[in-house]
Amino acid sequence: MPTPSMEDYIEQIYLLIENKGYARVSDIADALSVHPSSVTKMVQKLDKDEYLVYEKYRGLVLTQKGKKIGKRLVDRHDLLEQFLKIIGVKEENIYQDVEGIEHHLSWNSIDRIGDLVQFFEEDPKRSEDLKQLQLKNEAE
Ligand SMILES: [Mn+2]
Repeated sequence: MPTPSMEDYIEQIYLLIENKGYARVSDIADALSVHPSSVTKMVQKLDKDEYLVYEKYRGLVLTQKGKKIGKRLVDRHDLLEQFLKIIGVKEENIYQDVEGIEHHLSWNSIDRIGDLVQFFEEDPKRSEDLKQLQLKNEAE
């Protein structure tokens, strides 16, 4: 299993490739606010662990294993954003909060949060009820 830091890199590399078609060391460094030399180091580790292949001219290419975990990490991030949104967390807190919690939940918890998101999506009345409860709590 990748460490939290490896997960951040795989997630960003997956997103960059999805959005731009390629992931350069400088783009990864910008996305994660780290020094390019840290990226180079991590890329070497991810290559060694077979998440990606670093080719001199083609740049970074995710392996099947890297793509599979990359997609899972991006989906997990999106699900947690949806979850925080549904429970009424302020827009301005959502991204940073997800970055803070995403690496520390079991896949069991992620799946159950997925159920909860589905539960709210299936009937808008449920979100309305939650909103009413929150307004009541705020008023107290
Ligand atoms: Mn993330």
